[in-house]
Amino acid sequence: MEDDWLSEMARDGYLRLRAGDPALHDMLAREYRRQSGTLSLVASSSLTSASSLAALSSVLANVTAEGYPGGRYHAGCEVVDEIERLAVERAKSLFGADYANVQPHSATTANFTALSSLLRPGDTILGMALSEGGHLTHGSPVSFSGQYFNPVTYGTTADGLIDYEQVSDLAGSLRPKLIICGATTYPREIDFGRFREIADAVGAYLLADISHTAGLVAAGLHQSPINRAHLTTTCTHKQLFGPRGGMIMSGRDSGTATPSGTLAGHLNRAVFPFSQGAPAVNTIAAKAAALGEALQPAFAQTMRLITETAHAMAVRLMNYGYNVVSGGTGNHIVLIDLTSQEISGLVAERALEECLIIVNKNRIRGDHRPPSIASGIRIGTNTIAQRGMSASAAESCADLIHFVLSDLKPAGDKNYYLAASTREKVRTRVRELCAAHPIEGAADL
Ligand code: DSN
Repeated sequence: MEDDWLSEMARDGYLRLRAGDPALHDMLAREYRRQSGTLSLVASSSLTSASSLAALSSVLANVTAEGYPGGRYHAGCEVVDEIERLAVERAKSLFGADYANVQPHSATTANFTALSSLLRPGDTILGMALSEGGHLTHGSPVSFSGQYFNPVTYGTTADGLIDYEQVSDLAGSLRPKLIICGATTYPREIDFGRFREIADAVGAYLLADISHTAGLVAAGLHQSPINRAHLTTTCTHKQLFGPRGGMIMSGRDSGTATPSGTLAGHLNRAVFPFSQGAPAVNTIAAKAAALGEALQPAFAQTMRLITETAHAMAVRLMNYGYNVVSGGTGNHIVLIDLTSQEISGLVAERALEECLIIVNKNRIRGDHRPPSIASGIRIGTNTIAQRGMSASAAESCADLIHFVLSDLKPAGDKNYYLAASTREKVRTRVRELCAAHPIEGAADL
């Protein structure tokens, strides 16, 4: 059967790798064991679905297919045309969009495509500051977004919520051509409707980057930007459980006139040929696989579990006395300000990793420490929910985090002492939790 042949081909690849390149094979195996045996609480991480992984490593990687279905610059695209159309239809169906482009190699390239095609160099953009929870591509000085354009940034109020008054004031006084909403470290729901009112008042495009919350949006657990923003970008690997890649979507504004036709037509040309060449067809197939799974009821259940586990963890940590930014969470993120514990984010990250708990250091509002040290940690529950952990398991994770953080003795911002007995106790408990909630579908790794 053809299916068997496909499986055999994948298996043959692993066997060849093992025989012909044992060093690399060993690295893959070690990474699988690392992931299996640790609690990944990195908010931008998740488990790529096994179907997506299969599509990624398929013969589709052999195909060159510049252009779009029905209009390629290469022959031999009959099947990949079907695959790309399927991915587009599934994206539109999942998000209720009128337009979807599944070719962007990442959300960063999707944002690059949008900004560089809709704006002129030097135009003003308004986005959330990286230090307040925004993304590099939303106007950071180290990214194209802050160097080719004139970036103005907004932040949060003292209670950790987006300062919509500030957004409105900055928009009114500086008249940006484009406003970006969406964040990498924001634990609450974003009011895309309010952003659109602000954008409309100054005649700006509104771009919503939902890379972190795409799954919650798809499941109806977060307000959708599709018919509120002019265009929406997302990556496909964080909360859609697909391959590392990006997408651009639009709803009722897809027919809006731009200097080069409708917004949808403009965006298609902006992806190819303006900013990308041939798409990664295997990645598009992997997106189709993930989007297909996201349309199933089980996906919404996982999304509910993501929010329940995040909520449980936030409450537990607050009960231990931690300063959880915004007083909790409304999505998958729990952001902890460790200032009063006098532990830097870096020390917390390292000590937790030593105990097999993986988080990332994160700056908090007004942080005096650099990003490489930071004063907080960001926790996300995508992966533990995918592994089937319940709210009570999430409370156990919070207990372990507290056990480590309350036991360690910081020695400055970079060093610390942690008793070996503490480390061993936590490691044992983490291994038990991981064994009870194995990573499914990746056993061949
Ligand atoms: N944007 C970074 C993060 O949120 O961790 C990487 O995806």
